[in-house]
Amino acid sequence: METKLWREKLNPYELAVDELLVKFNHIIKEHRSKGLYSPIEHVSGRVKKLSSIIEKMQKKNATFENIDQYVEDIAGLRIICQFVEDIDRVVELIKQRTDMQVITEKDYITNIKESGYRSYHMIVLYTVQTMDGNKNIKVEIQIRTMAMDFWSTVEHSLQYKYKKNIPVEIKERLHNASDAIIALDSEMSAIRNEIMDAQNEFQIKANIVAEI
Ligand code: 0O2
Repeated sequence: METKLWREKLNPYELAVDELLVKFNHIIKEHRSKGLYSPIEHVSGRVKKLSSIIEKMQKKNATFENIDQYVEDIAGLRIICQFVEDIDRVVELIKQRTDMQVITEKDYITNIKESGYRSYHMIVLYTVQTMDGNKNIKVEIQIRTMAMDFWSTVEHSLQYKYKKNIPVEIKERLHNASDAIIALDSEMSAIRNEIMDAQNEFQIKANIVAEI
């Protein structure tokens, strides 16, 4: 398949990721400028690497033409929260938006994956306007806490290192680490209000200094 065709195919996905990053970053900014706690700590996004797209396309027996149907994470956003409770707030916030439509949800926080992976996944449809008209783009949004993200990043690197065959003893340690993350998230939740108050105060002071 010609690189030019792939580039054309992936352009609207890039636009979707860029636009959504602006929008979610604006949500953070709006909260902070009002001196309010933001349920989103930070957000990142990417268009999947072409080699990974092709790999997944082959795994799912998809074709260049119907790839959008089978590979749902070509465009991906990752929303990181400080506390588990913030994840529900972000999910609600996404559901209430009129510029994206939720098509599927996977709750790997209640239903932890066999690997120990925890995260909340949503596939949303988002419309971008291109020279060839409007295009509905599927975007995978992964929502998780900073602690879950730490675990996931480390486990992902190990999967890469061991080509998805992580040795049993390391798998066991990852399970222990996953349990420790659950305990950490739960301890942090218990002191959430204290932390939120401290951060609001800090933000208000920072806003005053910025205004002077
Ligand atoms: P990458 O390299 O992160 O993009 P799918 O294959 O996506 O159509 P599936 O397997 O049902 O269908 O999707 P799922 O389980 O929702 O997983 C999608 C993505 O979640 C993965 O994308 C990972 O990013 C992440 N994920 C799922 N399970 C794990 C896990 O055990 N460990 C880690 N670290 N991440 C996980 P990719 O394309 O597999 O990988």
